[in-house]
Order: sequence, then structure tokens, then C-alpha cells
Amino acid sequence: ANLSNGGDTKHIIQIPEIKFTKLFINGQFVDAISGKTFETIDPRNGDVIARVAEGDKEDIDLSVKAAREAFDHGRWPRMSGFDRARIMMKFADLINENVEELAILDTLDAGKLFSMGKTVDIPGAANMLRYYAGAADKIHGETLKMSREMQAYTLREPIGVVGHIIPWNVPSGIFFMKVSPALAAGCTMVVKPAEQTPLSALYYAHLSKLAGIPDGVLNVITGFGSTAGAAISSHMDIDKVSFTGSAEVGRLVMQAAARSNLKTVALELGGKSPLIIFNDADLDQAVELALLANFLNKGELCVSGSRVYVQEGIYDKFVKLAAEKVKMWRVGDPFDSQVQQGPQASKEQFDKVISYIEQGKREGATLLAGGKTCGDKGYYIEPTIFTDAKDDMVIVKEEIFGPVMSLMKFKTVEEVIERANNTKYGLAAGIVTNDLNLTNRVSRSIRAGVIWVNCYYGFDNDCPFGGYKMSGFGRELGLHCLDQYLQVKCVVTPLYNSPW
Ligand code: TXE
Repeated sequence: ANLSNGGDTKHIIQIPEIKFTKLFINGQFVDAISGKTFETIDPRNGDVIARVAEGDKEDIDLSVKAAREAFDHGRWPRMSGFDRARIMMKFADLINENVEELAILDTLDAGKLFSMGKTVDIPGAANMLRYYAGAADKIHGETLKMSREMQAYTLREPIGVVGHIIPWNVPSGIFFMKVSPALAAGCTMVVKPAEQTPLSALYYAHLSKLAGIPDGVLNVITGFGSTAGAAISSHMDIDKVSFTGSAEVGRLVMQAAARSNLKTVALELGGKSPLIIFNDADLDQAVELALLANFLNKGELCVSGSRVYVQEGIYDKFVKLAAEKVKMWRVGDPFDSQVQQGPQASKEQFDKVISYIEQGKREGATLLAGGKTCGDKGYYIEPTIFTDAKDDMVIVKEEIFGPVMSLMKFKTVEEVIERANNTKYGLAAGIVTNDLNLTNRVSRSIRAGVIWVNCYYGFDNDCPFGGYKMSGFGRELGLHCLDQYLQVKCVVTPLYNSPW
């Protein structure tokens, strides 16, 4: 298929020079100890955008040393929450001031829509900092009246040095989902962005210094998973690791944590989320929602609603309308403001998605739309819809992480609850109906961390989000996430004279 060619912004956007390509350790940009670099690739065409320092175990060691010193003796964990908040607010303002350049970096690296980066991802990242800044001076303990003539109080202390391992699908959003609560809590940290999308993370490192975050508090090490990433999860001096990525690597991270120093682990892994559309749904809106739930960010979202269950009364009409509407979904250069879907983030993902589409055809699902690559260069794939999909097909069981929707028919609510839960994952679910009782019943029956009713992607800073089952554990966003960067200490004192 041809790529959309609205072309209105393509010629206006000036690609800036790439300013930051080195590791950020203890407030300085430095080369990797090995001197090695790696290429980061533009998925629109396969061109090299820049070469970036390739951090490895020795660089992680240096950055953990800096973070440990900043935690044990530095100002950050000791200053008032109010003062940390002021610096975080400054950091957020600097992000807004550089929104265009940051959005360009994520579009170049990940093929994300520039218009969304500029209006949603990057401003949203700044707002995560502001949300947690607002909580930084409200971290309280409790006073406890004990059963003897003693009293106790609790302190909530920062957990220590944190390692954040970030994926490539939402480079800015996930960076700040992890960094913001950790900063508010008073932790120090080492961040490893994904090797596919290192550029915005290094820019954020630069802005953190301008904002006044003390040296050593926020270190950024670019590099690969099996080297730099593994060095984080197995480090003896990191107190917590927060990981977002594949279930396979999540398992490795947990094993490494167990084998090293039993550091605390939070895992946000994949999903295969059901979107359930009942007979009474507004058909037009339901189809739009299904397209969005599957094709937004080219399907590279852990919460994608990739198992679409449609009740039998409207199934045929739904299929017909979906086939019409998907023709209007525009794939093309992510800098073009008319485009809705850019290229897959990397050649590996492109190949993986194409092989799943082939598998779906072999398994006997019917290709209603798409199924092919687009354009003659870059990693573009048509928005693809399979009908007659069966629950035991690989395309319905495994996370494809691309623009591929599977449509299935169901009869009763009991049946769809059973089928929706028949998955190893449990990250999100969508329900489309105007029946309140049905909504309540299904919401409580689905084993997933977030349920969206008559909407999808209802994210907010204040709404906790995370997995059931093999989608991981721990929550991101909201005050639940702040808690996960804090320890509780109990201090006990006699009320009158010491009882001993
Ligand atoms: O993930 P990896 P990949 C899913 C999605 C995708 C699949 C594979 O289905 O198709 O995973 O993507 C670092 N120790 N999700 O291969 O490898 C790595 O460098 C420590 C869902 O890119 O898990 C990167 O920074 N770290 C998802 C991060 O882990 C290691 C987002 C994620 O990469 C490591 C991304 C190791 N041994 C993929 N190996 C979501 N939940 O949103 C790799 N890494």
C-alpha cells in the first residue's frame, strides 16, 4: 500500500542537531569506559540518526557509586520535600520550554506521531513531575498508641538507590512515570533507556542539571539490555529496580534481583487486553474505539485492546463498519500532522508483527483489512484486522505489539467474562455498554489492573495502573506508586519512664 502523503508539516519541521549522545554520570556527560558507541536508527527509513555511548557494567558501577554517594551523604534525600518540589517544578517547566525538540527526538527514535509527542507525551511527562512534586512535601508517617505505656511513630523514608529500565514504545512517558515518584520520595537513581530510543532520556538528563537536581541523583546510562540492563538488576548496591518491558526479560530481572541482593522489584510487562462490546453499544463509537485501542501508537502499547469481543447481535454490522472505517486510517510519516500511524519502532518489531500476521493467516483467521507493509522504505505496516479469530490461535493468545486487531463473536455475558479472563495477562480491559449493572458486573469479574468503560486509554496522573497475573506487579502513577519508592520505619519510645 502507499503511504499517506498529507505532507503539510514535513517540510516545516527542522530536525535539530543531536546534542546529547554521551552517558550522564554524576552530573557530567562522559564517554563509555570502553569507548564504544552504537547506532540509533530512524524507523521511517532505516537511516542512522546518531551514534550514542554504549554503557556497560563498569559504567553502571560508576553511576551507582555516584547515586549511592548522593543518597548516603547528599542533599537530595535530606532537603525538605518542599524544596525538592520546587526543583521538580523547574525541571517540568524546562521540559515544556523544549517540547518541540523533545517531541522530534521521540519521533525520530521511535516513529511516534510528532503531533502527539508535542501535545500529549512530552507535556504529559512534565505534568507527571508536577503531580509528584505536589506530593513531595506531604509524605507523612503515623503516631501509634501502643498497648503498653509506650508510643510509636512511623517514618516514611526513601527506598534508596533505584534502577529504572525503560522500553522504547513510550520513551518520555515511561521515563517520567518512574523518575517522578522516585525523585519526590528522595531517592537517587540510574536510568537505562531502551537501546532503540536513547535520545530524549539524555536530553532529560541535561535539563535535570539545569533545573538544579544535584549531581549523582539522576544518572542516565544508554546501552543494551543484556549488558547495562542486566548490570542494574544484578547490582549489589541498588535497592529497587523498576522495569517495563517484555515478560521474558521481566523474569530475568526478578531472577537477577533474587540472586544478588534481594532488591525490591516492580514489573510492568505485556498484555493481551480484551475490549468487550455489547449489543446495546453505539456502533459508530464502538468501532472508533476499537480502532483506537488497536492502532494508536501503531499498536505498540502494552494496554492495547487487541482481543475485541463483539456480541452476536451487532457482530456483522460491526465487521462491516470496521472494514469501512479502517480505510480512512492514515499511515505515513509521523511528522505529518494528517497521519495517524507512523512506522513500527524498529526492524525487529516490524519483522515480528509481519510474522504474526502470516501466522494468523495460516491459522485460518480471515483477513478483513491490511496485512501488508506500506511504502518502499521504513517499517510501516497497514492497520490489520482479522475476523473469525479463535481464542486458541497464537494471534489471540500472544502480545503482537503492532497494529493487528482480532475480532471474535460472543453470545452471553458469562461466556465473555470467562473468555476475557482466559489469558496469562491481566493489564487492562475495555467494556462498551450503557447498561450500568452489566458494567459493574463485568468490571468486577475481569482480572486486570485497569478497566475502561466506554473509553480507552483513560490514563491520568492520579489513576494507578499496573498488572494482574503475568502482566507484572506494582503500580505506576497515583500515590500508590509513590509508596513503592518509600520504606516504612517504626520508631518506639516509652511514654513515661523506661519500662526496663
Ligand atoms: O523488550 P525488552 P523488547 C513487549 C512487546 C515487545 C516485546 C519485545 O511484546 O514486542 O516485549 O520487546 C532492557 N536485563 N514489550 O525486546 O527486551 C532493554 O534494553 C535487564 C512490552 O524491546 O524487554 C530495554 O531497555 N534489562 C512493553 C527494556 O529491557 C534488559 C514495552 C525492554 O526491552 C535485559 C516493550 C536484561 N537481560 C516491550 N534485556 C510494555 N510493557 O509496555 C533487555 N533489557
